Order: sequence, then C-alpha cells, then structure tokens
Amino acid sequence: MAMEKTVVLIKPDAFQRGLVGRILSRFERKGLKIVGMKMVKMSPGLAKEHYAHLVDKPFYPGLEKFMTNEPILVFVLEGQEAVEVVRKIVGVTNSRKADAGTVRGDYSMSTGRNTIHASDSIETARAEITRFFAPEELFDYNLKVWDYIYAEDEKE
Ligand code: DAT
Ligand code: MG
Repeated sequence: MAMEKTVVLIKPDAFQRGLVGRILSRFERKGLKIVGMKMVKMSPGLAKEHYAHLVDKPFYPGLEKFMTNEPILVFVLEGQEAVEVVRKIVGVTNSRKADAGTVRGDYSMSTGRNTIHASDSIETARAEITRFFAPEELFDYNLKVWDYIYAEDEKE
C-alpha cells in the first residue's frame, strides 16, 4: 500500500458528448483527491511523446489528429494505490470489452473514442505529471475528509 499520484485526461469525445462532469464525479465519489487540474490543447509534439508507444501504429495519425484538434481536461488524482484504482475505474482500452460500471464500459462503444486516458504504471504517472504540470500547478492541501476516507493505518 502506498500513496500515489496518477494522471487522467478527459478526451475531446467526452467534451462533445457532455460527459466531463459525470466522469470527474466518479473519481471524486471514490475518494480520490484532486491535486491538479486544467484544460489544455495537446500539441502534435506532446502527442508523440504521450503516445510514444503507438507512433508506429497505422492508427497513430488519426489518434494524434483526434487528441490535438480540440481541448482536453487533464488532472492529477492522489490516493492509496491510485494508479491501479483509477485504471480499474477507467476500464480496458476497447470500450466494447470494458466491464459495465467502468467509465469506458458505461459511456463508450469504441477503442479510438474511449472518452478517457489514465496512467498505466507508477513510472508512467511520474512522467505524465511532469509532461503536463509545472510544480506550482500541483497542490498539497489538506483534504479534511481524509480521516473518513482512510483508517489510521492507511493515511501515509
Ligand atoms: P489505454 O488508453 O487503455 O492506456 P493504449 O495506451 O494502448 O491504451 O492506447 C492509447 C490510446 O490509443 C487508446 O486509448 C486509444 C488509442 N488506440 C489504442 N489502440 C488502438 C487501436 N487498435 N485502434 C485505434 N485506436 C487505438
Ligand atoms: Mg495507455
């Protein structure tokens, strides 16, 4: 068990479909702490860095166009084992295979239009935090309900 930070992007399809608030509220009600948040327009260079593992795939040009044409919402969530917890809430890449109850399982029918991104490991999360946020854009504030979200031995 470890306190972790992870990055979520809400993609342009979720903006167009009016899903931003509903998606965000799922993480809030789970008990994850929002420690940074902003709207950004990804540049093609940033997209190539963010999707470095996919730049050689045939679908990459379409992915880059989709992700850079319109703004996205990017935020950092903090909590115990946050990387794994958030990936579980997001669901698998192909939304048609994603479990009901996950964001992708409930809100989308597609792989290329799957509403959301989340860091896939602690190392990726670290890289994505520095990719999208300056240090002063992250907030280390006291969440007063922490005492009710976690037991005494779960807060560190
Ligand atoms: P995830 O977003 O679940 O971490 P990923 O990192 O493999 O999945 O891929 C990043 C995004 O690229 C994914 O959310 C949608 C797009 N993508 C991946 N595989 C694809 C495919 N076969 N066809 C179209 N788009 C794809
Ligand atoms: Mg990924």
